[in-house]
Amino acid sequence: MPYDDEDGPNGSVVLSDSRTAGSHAPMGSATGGIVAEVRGPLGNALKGQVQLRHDVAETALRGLLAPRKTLPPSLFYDEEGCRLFYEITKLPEYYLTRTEFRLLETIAPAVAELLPAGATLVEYGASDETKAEMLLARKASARAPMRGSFDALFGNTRDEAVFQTYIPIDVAEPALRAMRERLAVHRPELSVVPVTADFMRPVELPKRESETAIMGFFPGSTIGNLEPGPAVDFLGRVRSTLGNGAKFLLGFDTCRDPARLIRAYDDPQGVTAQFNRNLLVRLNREADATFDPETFAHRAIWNATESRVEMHLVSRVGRTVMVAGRGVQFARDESIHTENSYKYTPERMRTMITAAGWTVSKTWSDSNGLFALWLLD
Ligand code: AVJ
Repeated sequence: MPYDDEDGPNGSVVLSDSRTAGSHAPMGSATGGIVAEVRGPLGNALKGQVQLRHDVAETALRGLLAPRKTLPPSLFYDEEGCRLFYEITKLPEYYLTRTEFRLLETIAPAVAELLPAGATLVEYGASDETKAEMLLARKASARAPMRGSFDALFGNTRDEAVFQTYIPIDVAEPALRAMRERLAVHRPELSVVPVTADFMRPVELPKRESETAIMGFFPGSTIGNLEPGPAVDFLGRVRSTLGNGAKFLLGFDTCRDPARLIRAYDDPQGVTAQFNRNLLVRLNREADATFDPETFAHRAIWNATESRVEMHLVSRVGRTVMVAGRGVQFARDESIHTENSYKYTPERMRTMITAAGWTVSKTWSDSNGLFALWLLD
C-alpha cells in the first residue's frame, strides 16, 4: 500500500546541528495500601498455579481499582505481547519502526564517528537487537585528530568495534535471553549484559570492564508512553545513571496527523486490537482474573489537547470481573485506559530535554517529518 512516508528516496534525511511515577498509571502513593490487601487472596491462589505473579496482580489492581481505570503499558510485553508488537512493527500502517530504522541506518556512521572504540551501549526498553545492531556493527574509524598517530598510520584502530559492551534493559526477560543467545553467536566479541527491569524505576548498571565512553539509546518513541513529567524525570535519572560525558540517542515520533495515527493504532487487520486485548489474557493467566477479552472493544483515539494517541479497552457490558480475589466493577461502556503515545513537537521535546539537564547536540529526521532521532550530550 503506498503510504507517503515511502515516497522519498530511502533514508533521505534532514540534518541540522544544533520520579518514579509509572507510565500513565500512577504507581506512587497508592502502592502500599493495595499491596497489603492483595497478598492474602493471591497467596492462596499461588499454591496451584506457578504462573501467577504478585507483581503483575498488584500493578493491575492498582490501576483497575482507581476511579478511572488504567493498566500500565509495561504489562503488554509478555511473550505473546512481544510477538504481537513485533507483528505491529511489520504492518504497513505502523510507519514508526521502518521510518526510524531507515533513519538509523543513515545516521549510524555519523553517531559512531563521535565515539571511540571500546564504548558501552545502554538500551532502554530493548525487546530485540535489530535497532542496536545498526550501532553495534560499526567499526571505529581513524578519525581526523588521530591522523598521523601510530594507530592511524598502521590501521590498528580500524578493526575495533566502537562498542565493546551492550546493556539491554527491558521488562521482557525471555526476549532478553533470546537476544543474548543470538548475539553470542553473531557478535562473540561483544560483552552482552542484559538487565531485567522496568526502566521507570531506578536502574543500577551492572559492573563492567573499563569503558572509553557510554551512550544511552532509547529508540521506538517509547518515551511517548510516559507522561511528560515522568519523561523529564526519566531523562534526568538516565543522565545521572550514565554519568558526566555520556551521550544519549533518543528516537521519537513527531507525526501529528490524526488520520495516519489512527490507522497506525487501529490497523484494519486488527493486530493492534489483539495486542491490546492480550493484556486481559495475560491477567487471566498471571493475576487469576476472569476477563472475557472478546467482550472488550479496542479503541484508539487522538487526543489533540494532550497531543497523544490513547488506547482503551471498552467493556461492552456492565459486570464484575475478579482479579486476584478482588471484584472489579465495570459499567457498560466503561473503559480501561491502557496506553498513551505522546507525539512531541521538536520545540516541546527540546524543552523537556533541557529541563532534564541534557543538551541537544544533533538532530535528524526523515524527509516526511514523521520521526526524529536526536543525539544528546
Ligand atoms: C513501543 C511504545 C513505541 O506507542 O507506538 C504500538 C507500542 N502501541 N501500537 C507505541 C504500541 C500500539 C508503541 N511503543
